[in-house]
Amino acid sequence: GYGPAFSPTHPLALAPVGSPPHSVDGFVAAFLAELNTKQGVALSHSSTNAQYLALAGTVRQYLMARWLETSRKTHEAKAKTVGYLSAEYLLGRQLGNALMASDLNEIAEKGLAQCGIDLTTLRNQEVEPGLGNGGLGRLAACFIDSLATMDVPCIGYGIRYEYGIFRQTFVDGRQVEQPDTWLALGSPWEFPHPDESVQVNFGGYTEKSVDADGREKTTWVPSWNVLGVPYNYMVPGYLNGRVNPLRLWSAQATKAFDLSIFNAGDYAEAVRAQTFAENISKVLYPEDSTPQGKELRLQQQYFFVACSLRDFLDHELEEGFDLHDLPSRIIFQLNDTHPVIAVPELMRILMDERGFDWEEAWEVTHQCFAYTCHTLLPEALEVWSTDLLGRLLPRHLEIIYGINDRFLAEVREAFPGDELRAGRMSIITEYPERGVRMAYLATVAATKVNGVAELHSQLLRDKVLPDFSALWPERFTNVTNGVTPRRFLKMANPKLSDVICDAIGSGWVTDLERLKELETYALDDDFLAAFREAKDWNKRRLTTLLRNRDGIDLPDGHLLDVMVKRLHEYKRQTLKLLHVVSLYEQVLSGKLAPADLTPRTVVFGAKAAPGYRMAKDIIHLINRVARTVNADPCLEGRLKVAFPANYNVTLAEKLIPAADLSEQISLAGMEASGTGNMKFALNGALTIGTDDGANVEIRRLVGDEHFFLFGMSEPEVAALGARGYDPGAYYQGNAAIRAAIDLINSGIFSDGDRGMFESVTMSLTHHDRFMALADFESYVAAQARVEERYADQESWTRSAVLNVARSGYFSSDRSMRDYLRRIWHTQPML
Ligand code: AZC
Repeated sequence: GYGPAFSPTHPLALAPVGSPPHSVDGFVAAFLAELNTKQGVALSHSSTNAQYLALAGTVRQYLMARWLETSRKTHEAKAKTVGYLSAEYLLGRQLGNALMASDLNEIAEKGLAQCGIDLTTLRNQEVEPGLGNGGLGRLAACFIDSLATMDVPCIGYGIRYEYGIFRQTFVDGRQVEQPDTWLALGSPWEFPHPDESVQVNFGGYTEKSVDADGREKTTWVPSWNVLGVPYNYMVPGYLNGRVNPLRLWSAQATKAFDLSIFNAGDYAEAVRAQTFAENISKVLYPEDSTPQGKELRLQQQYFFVACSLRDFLDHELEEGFDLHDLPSRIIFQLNDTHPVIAVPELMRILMDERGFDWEEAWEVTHQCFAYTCHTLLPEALEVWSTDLLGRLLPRHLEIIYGINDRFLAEVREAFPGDELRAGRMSIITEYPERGVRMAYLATVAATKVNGVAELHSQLLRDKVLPDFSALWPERFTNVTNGVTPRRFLKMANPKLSDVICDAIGSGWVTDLERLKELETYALDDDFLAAFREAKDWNKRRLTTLLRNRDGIDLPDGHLLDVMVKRLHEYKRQTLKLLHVVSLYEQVLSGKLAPADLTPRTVVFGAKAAPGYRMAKDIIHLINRVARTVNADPCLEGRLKVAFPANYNVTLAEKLIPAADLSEQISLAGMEASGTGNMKFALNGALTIGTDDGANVEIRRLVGDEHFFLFGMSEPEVAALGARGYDPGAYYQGNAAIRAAIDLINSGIFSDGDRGMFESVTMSLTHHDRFMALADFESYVAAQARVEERYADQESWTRSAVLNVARSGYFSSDRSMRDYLRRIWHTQPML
């Protein structure tokens, strides 16, 4: 069945042959051997980094035999595999997860202590692989964790960026980006396999010929190529012995350098080709949801997808496998449109290399792909100019035209005479230039198309792809996102995990719905006390971290109000900020006595895309407001704003467990799902949120009394938009809004410079594309309800417990079961 695969007595859960013994002594011996023979240092002279690398190497030894065994078992069973194609994997640190999955925490801690080493110090040595921007990349990481834990064969395919998401620093409150040199101190979790490199072609032209049987044949004559070198990462299941591969591709020049040019003395020119090729996997594009249509990005997309298809066909299938049966062995899940060029690539391989005719090739291709859309923002939908595509991938563009011709014929047959419809649905758009709409190509090709939360999937059908859902209603489905309970509860919140285990045992780690059993404990005073003690411990841990990491002091006993996510106007960090500024303004103007404020610390964490001006201005404003508010003695002990730089998975793991209040305040209809919202609820924060994305489902499950809903619903937003939204009217009509915006414009946050934040305030009062002003009053009223509830600590804690108890649905294990049933039609191996 589809049940979770947890089984501590699973034969592979025991130490397999080839692993060091599962004991402190065995561990120490393996660790010291790693340190001496791999790092080449004696314990007495070893640096923290050498110790960390040796520890990682040791843990790897434990996983190694399971990894080999998993691969053998999967090949032998000829099991159907999930090929997860994603340009991003926001993995977070590997060490803690690997220790947890192989049940080595205690052994490692004791063993290292014998060597005089503190495990926590080594954990903190790791630089997280930040190979993603935000939700989409983190979701991919949660999904591959769940598949391994559920014993489902999966290969994650992606790009080994040499530089991941930039490191954010603040200089005078402004974001300044630093390169993410995550590989600099060594990369102990990867296995490069240059022997399995794949050649990827680009450019050139196509040639038509007729073969001996009179069939037309197309040959692509490319003009340049690069090598894709695979790097394997281990994705361990939780205590079940499975270790799936994550295969990330790195670009290398086919020729290291041109010896004749080198010999002639032009060194720079001799390595030019190499530099050019290696640029492909050099850096992650830091735009979240706003593709720029850059040539290098298209190169990245085709590069990793071409490597991955080639890899699967050549290395995962037996010799002589009949590719007509390919759908019985693989389903490629397209994580948004970034990998959609895989569709014409598979068509090309089947037709041009394996002699399939169009219909045969299309039948197989259609069955092999499914597509997940992660957005509703029109500017996030990728469109590649045919000019660029034709130059880089001429054969693929031809195939795309072929797909479109046949598709439009189908549309005309289903809706005779409806030329407007055919025009609307065409994969090729003519404006603003001729381009390929990748979301349309994905929808035409895929067996299933899904959104990532119920509301999102409905809006996807009704607003983004209505013509397609009219043509193929059965193609559309929903799978609500989820998060891994291993990383985001057991590992990130060990204190709460212990409290939960003491009450209901440990089965929840792989069967999160069992948290339901906590409901009865919501009335148990001892449990509530233990729960609150865990929250306090998490706050102390965060206090220590932020003091050391950022020099930020968190006051004791504050309501911890947290908004962490990418900086985007639709997410409305400005709404949260206006609330803060409004409170401050009321104190300054004597409308509110500081003593009447609920002591509160507002924490922001957010990176802005480097080219997104408004987002960067908002970051600057948040930092300036923080500086002023935190320095004003009249708010001392009452209101504080903290904005630690460089929010990432590692910081999230400390921040989320400490939070009291989770801010999920996007304009309804804009946030596809959100996954941070799930992590907060699961860790016992209450949500203040709009009826958007997965918030809808969170509220339905935890119950209205335990969730602070505010703002317009999606239909109300649509209606207001249709009537014509005038933010100026809210500015004029609402004294609190006016006072807050005027305070910003007064220069109080900008050393008297009244123009410094004009871009932000003008945008709010004149455009306010995401209607922050329209929802302000409702938001403030909801915050008042928050404060009222927080004053009754017992009632608050009870709600927090019920949030935990009722969040089991948001496990990514459940998401995976939904994908298995509704989309992939495959099962755990067990
Ligand atoms: C994000 C969505 O914005 C977020 O709501 C969702 O939870 C997440 O995907 C996972 O599904 N989208 C992106 O990060 N990027 C794009 C291109 O949509």
